[in-house]
Amino acid sequence: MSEKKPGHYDGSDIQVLEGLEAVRKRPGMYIGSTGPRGLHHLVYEVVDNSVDEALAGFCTKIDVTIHEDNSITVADNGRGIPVDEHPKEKMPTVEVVLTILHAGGKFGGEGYKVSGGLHGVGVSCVNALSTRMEVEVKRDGSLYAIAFERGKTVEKLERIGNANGTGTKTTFWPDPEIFTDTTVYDYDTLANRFREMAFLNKGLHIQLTDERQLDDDGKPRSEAFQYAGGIVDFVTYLNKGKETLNSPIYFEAESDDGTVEVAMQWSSSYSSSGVMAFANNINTHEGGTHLDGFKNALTRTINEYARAHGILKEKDNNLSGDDTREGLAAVISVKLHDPQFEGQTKTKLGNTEIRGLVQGAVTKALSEYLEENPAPAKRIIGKATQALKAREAARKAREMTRRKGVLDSFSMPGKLADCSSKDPALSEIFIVEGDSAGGSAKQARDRKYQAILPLRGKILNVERAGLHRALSSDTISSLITAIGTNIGEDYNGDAARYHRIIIMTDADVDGAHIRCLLLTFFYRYMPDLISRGYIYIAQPPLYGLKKKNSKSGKILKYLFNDEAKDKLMAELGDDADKYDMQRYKGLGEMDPEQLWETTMEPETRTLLQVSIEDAAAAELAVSELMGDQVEPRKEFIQRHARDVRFLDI
Ligand code: 0RA
Repeated sequence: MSEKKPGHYDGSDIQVLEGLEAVRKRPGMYIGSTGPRGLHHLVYEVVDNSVDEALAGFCTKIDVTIHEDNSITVADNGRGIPVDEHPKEKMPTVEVVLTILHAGGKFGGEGYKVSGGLHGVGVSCVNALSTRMEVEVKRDGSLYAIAFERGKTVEKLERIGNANGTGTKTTFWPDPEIFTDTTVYDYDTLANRFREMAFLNKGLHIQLTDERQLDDDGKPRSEAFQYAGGIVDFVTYLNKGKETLNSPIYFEAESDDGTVEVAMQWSSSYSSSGVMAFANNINTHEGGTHLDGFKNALTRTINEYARAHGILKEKDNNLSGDDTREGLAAVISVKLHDPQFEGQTKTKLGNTEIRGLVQGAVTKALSEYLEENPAPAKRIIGKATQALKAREAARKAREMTRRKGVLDSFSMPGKLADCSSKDPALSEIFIVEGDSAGGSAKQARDRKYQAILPLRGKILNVERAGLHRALSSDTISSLITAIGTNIGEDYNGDAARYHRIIIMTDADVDGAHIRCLLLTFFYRYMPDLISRGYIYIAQPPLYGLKKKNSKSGKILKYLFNDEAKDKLMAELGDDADKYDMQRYKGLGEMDPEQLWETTMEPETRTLLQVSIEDAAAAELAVSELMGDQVEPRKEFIQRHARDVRFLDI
């Protein structure tokens, strides 16, 4: 920005003004979306600044509070944003930070900013997208306050009192003009992110408080995230409820290019999606150079060890990368000066220099570990060789079924009522629980674009069964055939026959269970379909309101959750006696017409799009629910009967 002369308007003023206007005009460009994801991003952006202050060694605790009106306060005990006059902008530095685009990044001095947020846009964007923002700074014994509305200063910085200690407190109200879908914060989404942050930054203390959720004594729900063990605690968390094969392996390395930290632990589970990679605290869902380096080193080191110790004989095939990663929970966290984020969702690390650093560190540390710890080494290699055998058996089974024509796209399963359109982008398939609901759905559907696949009874638990048995199950193979992508090495996402795959189950515990089993299946064998945003959950109504003794039985209003029902009952007050509230336990209780208008009709229905935003939480949920240990399962179903994690529609 050019030097500014007091009292004169020049180009830089206009640029500054345009800055925050531009954020309001095209919010998606700055925060990715104006749906729930973008809404939550505002909080991360503010918290990231406090985390930077913590990483610089000046802040030990960050408090995040969700208020009743869905405003958010983030308070830290750092040095406090400077309040003195900014030499170039001739206004308090705190005002510069909050009103000038990208100004945030210029502070913080030497070293590199390691959090920065996914888009790294700075708090001024949050300010621009909030109806109001209030900032308080404690510094030098004084308490200062400043306030903004939609990015414009409305209360100049003022000293409002004395203060003990130092720190920054920011409160903002997300603008409903921008976040038109919703301005309601989801506790679990924030909790998962802060848990991840606390794992990745050993010792960092983040306290999350939700004033919307009060207990019987009127105390708000509150949770602390702090892990003395850092990413070692992270893998322990990922493996919760599983039978583990080794104690977590941990190592770190550093070069001019950056630092790398790795923690890894195998379990007896069949999952192969427990490897999480982060760059500057950002979850790189799409992988990248750090993950490539890790995988290369892991595959090579394990094969070398297995050959050197005669576990793999000369005639044996090498263990594949997937074999070595089966049952592995690992966290790779790199920190680098200038991260290049690529890919569709900008979550793929592109820096080539980091590949070698990670590969070298993993090769050295892992081979040392295996040599020095022969007992766990034996279990780890045993697990991988078992995976190799299962993979070869599964391939044979697949070839057999292929020969039988089951996985052949010309022979669709008999139960499938396909749609007539052959354009996947326009086509959708409803996976429906039970033959009777399947029958209603077949009558109700728009047969041009909507296909129905009824599933009889429970589907196989793929988490426990493994690939081989999963493939020999009828339900699973009809699902794979209908979707058309195949699985495993033969998976091809572009062959999907429908771009909306909609799970439609009853609104009871069994329905929730079936939905979880299906999600587990997609998560394990077609995770790419989740990333593509093809997997959805239908929202059938929970209640129907009709007039008492009504002859026609006409439903006056459908209600999709308990809150809506309670609200309506409260509104009806004394009149409630004149109505009957019917609770739908199953899809089968609705006639085809009702099913169509409430749940299937594209114009009026609500679909929840399934996303693996928080792979750690998904992994945990799936194994808590489906894993070896039976007890957590019942409890989980009860807790989560209606809330699997969903994101932007
Ligand atoms: C730059 C310099 C200094 C503090 C901060 C930034 C700072 C920013 C934020 C944002 C949220 N919490 C924060 N805490 C601190 C201080 C420089 C000094 O005191 O010398």
